[in-house]
Amino acid sequence: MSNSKFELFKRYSKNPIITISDIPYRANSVFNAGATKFNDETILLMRVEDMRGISHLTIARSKNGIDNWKIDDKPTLLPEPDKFPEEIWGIEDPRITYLEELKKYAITYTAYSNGGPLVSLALTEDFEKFEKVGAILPPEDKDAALFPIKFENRWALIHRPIISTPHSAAHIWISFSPDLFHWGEHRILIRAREGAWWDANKIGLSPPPLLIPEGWVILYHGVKRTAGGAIYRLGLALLDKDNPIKVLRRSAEWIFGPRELYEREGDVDDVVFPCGWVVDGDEIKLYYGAADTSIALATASVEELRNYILSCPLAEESERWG
Ligand code: BMA
Repeated sequence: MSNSKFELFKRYSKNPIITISDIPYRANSVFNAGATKFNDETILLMRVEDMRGISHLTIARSKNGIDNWKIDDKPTLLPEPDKFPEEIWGIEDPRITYLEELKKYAITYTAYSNGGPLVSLALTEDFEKFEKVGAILPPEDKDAALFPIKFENRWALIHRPIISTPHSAAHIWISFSPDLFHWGEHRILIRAREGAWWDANKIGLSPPPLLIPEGWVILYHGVKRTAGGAIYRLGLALLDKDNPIKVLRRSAEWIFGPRELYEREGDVDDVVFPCGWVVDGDEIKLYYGAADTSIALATASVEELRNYILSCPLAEESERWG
């Protein structure tokens, strides 16, 4: 719990903005949505969990990005295990990045294979037709998003492998590719902290990186395991603009966490899980899954976010505290 007047991201007063009762067909829950502007509308690519427990993706469109959502009357992107066996247990948690060079939107999502979750990629020009590229990283790996531009002629991807040994933690990694399909130069980007920290042992990227004059803002989730279950909260980091393997700043504190009832109680309690944000002038609209049950909205000022991250400890210092 935290005092709301110090929060960078302010909750929309009519949250949650989309619940299962808005979905025009039978399903269990709607949450973790990728977001982007397309033409003059905000598009949410929402994770919908069906009554078997398997997720697919469905589009919602709105002129103001707040209300009057028009939701597809059937799933937009379904798992296709016949063509893509790694999608057998569903597709989840999409992040959308516009790749100017290709004039295409890249959607990185989690395919839930029977060997564990992995990172898959689909491309679209219009959010009507989708070209599934397939699995780009093996399991276990998730929470992936592309940068919108190349660095020294390589695409860059942030992602979160899980290394399941008793002594290792789940850190955020970065990898590079000449063609979006073959990935290498893998390295740890942001380490999970240790001990009692809010982001100890397991962290992951939330929405795609956001460019400000000083570099790339990374909003990431940290998972604290407690006797009452896990708590998903959000913190910030700043990466070098030209060389994103360099972490410049990192928030010591979390900046957003479960507080309202719709975030605290649901299919999975105490979860805020954004997969997308949309910037309009100085306003950021952050779309987040609340308790794996509904979609909520919070807004922030780019300028305030920028001032905040620039006042955060230099990355080396904050790593030393870990
Ligand atoms: C993570 C992801 C998210 C989910 C969260 C809380 O590991 O699977 O899709 O929202 O757990 O259950």
